[in-house]
Amino acid sequence: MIQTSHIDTFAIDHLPPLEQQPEFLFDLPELQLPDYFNCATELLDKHIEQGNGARICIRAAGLTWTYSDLQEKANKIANILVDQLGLVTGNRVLLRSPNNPMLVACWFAVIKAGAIAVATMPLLRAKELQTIISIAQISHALVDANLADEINLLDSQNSTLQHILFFNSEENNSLENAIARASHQFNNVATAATDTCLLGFTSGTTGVPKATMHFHRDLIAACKCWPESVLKATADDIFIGSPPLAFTFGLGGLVLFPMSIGASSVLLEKASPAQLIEGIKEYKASVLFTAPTSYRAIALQEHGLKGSSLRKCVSAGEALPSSTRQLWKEGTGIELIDGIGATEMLHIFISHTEENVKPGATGKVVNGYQAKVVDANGQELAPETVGFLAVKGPTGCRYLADERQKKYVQNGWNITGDTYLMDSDGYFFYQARTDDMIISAGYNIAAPEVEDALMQNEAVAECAVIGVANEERGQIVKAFVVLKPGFIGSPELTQALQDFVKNTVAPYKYPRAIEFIEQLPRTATGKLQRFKLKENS
Ligand code: 3UK
Repeated sequence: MIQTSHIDTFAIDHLPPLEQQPEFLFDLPELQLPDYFNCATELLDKHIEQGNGARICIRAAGLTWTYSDLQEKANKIANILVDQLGLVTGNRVLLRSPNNPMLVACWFAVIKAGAIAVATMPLLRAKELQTIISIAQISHALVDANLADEINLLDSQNSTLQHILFFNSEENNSLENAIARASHQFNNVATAATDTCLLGFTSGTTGVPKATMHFHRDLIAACKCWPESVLKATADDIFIGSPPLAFTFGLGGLVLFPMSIGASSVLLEKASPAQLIEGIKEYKASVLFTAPTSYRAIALQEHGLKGSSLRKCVSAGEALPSSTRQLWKEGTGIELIDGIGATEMLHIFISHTEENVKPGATGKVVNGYQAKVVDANGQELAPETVGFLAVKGPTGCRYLADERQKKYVQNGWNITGDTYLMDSDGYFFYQARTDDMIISAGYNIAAPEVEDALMQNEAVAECAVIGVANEERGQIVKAFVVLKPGFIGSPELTQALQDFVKNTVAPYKYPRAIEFIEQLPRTATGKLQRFKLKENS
């Protein structure tokens, strides 16, 4: 029996019952991990012990931190949390900041101290923060002073949140001030591999958010699977990207994966397509993590990145349209690595490699994971049949005290909520979110397929397709189209786009309704909010 290090047993007490948890796979030799370790030791302190403390770890506007610099900061903050703010192992600590070095130092401080990091999206409002604080019973918060407003609106009377420290601030009571007086020595808590160290809130577009629980073991396992078998970055790579560290896509791509191999990471507080281009050039970044829309927007800007420092580009979060893959390749010469991941699974479990690309597919199952397409009863379907995606591996879904666990995990498999098809070569083809399948006059139509067809038209910058209720057909396909500069919406253009789709995919899939709009609604993680379009249709 492994003994927990947690004095505060909140996480253990709220794990889903064993019979509702997925099956976990640890067959790979690299997944033979010890029973006790702290993932901060593996990701950070190990490099200093191995004599690499002087190597660069983080770059940001006007600042460069080596691995030793980060360790020193993280140790000091860990001492402050424990000695001055009474933190005990297992407590939950809210982290609220744009992507910057102090956020990473705070994150490591929490992990080193054996507590549980709960990073939040910078755009969240007080009401949403309150929900997270109450679901996770948060006791401490470390907050970038530039994002203080919404924190100051919280009702402190009826809250578990007792201690708030602000950083990136020159106030007397700031974290920086405490850092100036704190010891740089800290012994990482000897946590159990199965102690929770991270709560990842799902970027779910509707309903009460769900907290996914991840162990020290999960973070290291994620570093051993997709990064080693697919990404294959080296210690000399410079990572950059847009996803917030509160999103596990960002945490993996910008902290866990670079640091697990002693590479460095560029943190941008704001990462619009234009800012990403600038950042890539300024820091000579070589590995890029961002979402399909961002790749498309960058590729559509004239000043491409051909001949730049970039060598590997990772797309996730949404389906990658084949047209975007092609645009990116034409603009940069680089074949995108598309991978599907999920907050529940921590990171990517089906992915392309650069060498093995089938446009339109998401790729093959990642080393360490198993994947299959099943019917509504969980029965595996034959190749080339559309059904529900089911996966398992060393990471998997554990919702904190949430009934929806039974929906995501069935018979030991994680059911991601996506419909997929696997071909006879083992490539997985994304169809749609299960709720985004349009059924029109008896035909199943996957919204992303119609979007992909539309995006191949020269007039279309971006688009989104939904099903709207229709008496005669049940649903009809409706497209919302953002036009490229120089094009103007008109009945003639509508007709031309409809004809274009009919000539690109099976004609019954064409959008019977088209609406031209200025901008598509998206989440902070760059996901299209189809439900918002549905509400207004
Ligand atoms: C969709 C994709 C098609 C899919 C994530 C990489 O997106 C991440 O996590 P979320 O919890 O959403 C999960 C859902 O997003 N999706 C993600 N990637 C793809 N669909 N192709 C893709 N390449 O519906 C999935 O179920 O926000 C992605 C790493 C970590 C992550 N958390």
